Amino acid sequence: MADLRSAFLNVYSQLKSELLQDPSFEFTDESRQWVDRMLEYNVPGGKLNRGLSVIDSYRLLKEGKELTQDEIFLASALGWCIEWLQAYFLVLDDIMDNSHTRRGQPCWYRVPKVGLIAVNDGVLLRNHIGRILKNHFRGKPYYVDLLDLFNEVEFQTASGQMIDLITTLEGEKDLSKYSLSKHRRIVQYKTAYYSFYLPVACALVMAGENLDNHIDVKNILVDMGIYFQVQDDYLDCFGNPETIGKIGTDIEDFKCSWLVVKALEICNEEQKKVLHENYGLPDPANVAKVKALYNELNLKGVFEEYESTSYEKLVTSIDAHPSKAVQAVLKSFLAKIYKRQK
Ligand code: GPP
Ligand code: MG
Ligand code: MG
Ligand code: MG
Repeated sequence: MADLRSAFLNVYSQLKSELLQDPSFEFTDESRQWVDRMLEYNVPGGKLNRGLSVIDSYRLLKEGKELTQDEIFLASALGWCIEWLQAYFLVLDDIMDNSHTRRGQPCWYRVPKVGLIAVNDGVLLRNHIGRILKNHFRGKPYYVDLLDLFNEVEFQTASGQMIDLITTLEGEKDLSKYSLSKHRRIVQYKTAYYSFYLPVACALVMAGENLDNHIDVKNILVDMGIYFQVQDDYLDCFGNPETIGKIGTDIEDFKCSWLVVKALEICNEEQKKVLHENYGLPDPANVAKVKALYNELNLKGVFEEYESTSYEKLVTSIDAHPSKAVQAVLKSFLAKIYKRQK
């Protein structure tokens, strides 16, 4: 496992140096150093689950056939494209969510002298994906399919992010518009496609498969992604910031989080009043009242119940899939996130 990770990180170094030598741009030392530092800060420091999953999935789809060096490199490069996509989303998401820390360090836009240059860095990160694909996949028969896949998934994510953001608009702070179906819609788009469907879809495309024939796989991965974002919402409030590497802001930001939706579902009138009066305010005293209410409502227990039910449901749908190889891909994914603490 440590080997896989370090081989994967070697591919990162190669991709980075190619980008720093991009013949379409005349780098100065200063600009090259900026990009180098920006990439080091934002791209390789996460759990790398999404990226590594492309290689895992591809291997499982090949059903035990030894992968060639070339196949390992290409699957890794696609994995890194997803990590680049993730870096791009996170750099911008942290600005939009007014977040403080990410992966155990200040958010990129909070680094001195970075500020809103981070917006352009996000755009650059996004453009690097196209450069990597062009450098390594242009001659492949599935090149257009890859481009189309990344475009579609980015569109879905930005659309989900839009709903996430416009529900919190100042002046329209109205908890009564929050429901489980609204939550589902937000997280399906903002998280599930890029985090779960995309890695497997990349592996399928590389294995020569037509994605139109894998709608059932997509549906299961979307459900898994929804479960993953419910965990993210839970950890935002109940996780240990040291472990998750970020400090939660969902309560302050008036987010349509799974926790607030559940709280609204089970609270009495008096408790609802507490929520209405304290949710979405920046003062730590208001946040503390919301957290106290979550504890009173035993949302930890409600979440644990949700976690095991979702797990059972996912296993059942995976077991119903006709292909053992696909089942193995999906199960390895699920095992990585079940009861995660970070
Ligand atoms: C996660 O939401 C969603 C994203 C990172 C997608 C962002 C999409 C863009 C187009 C910028 P989150 O805010 O709950 O994540 P976190 O808790 O990690 O901040
Ligand atoms: Mg965020
Ligand atoms: Mg967000
Ligand atoms: Mg979150």
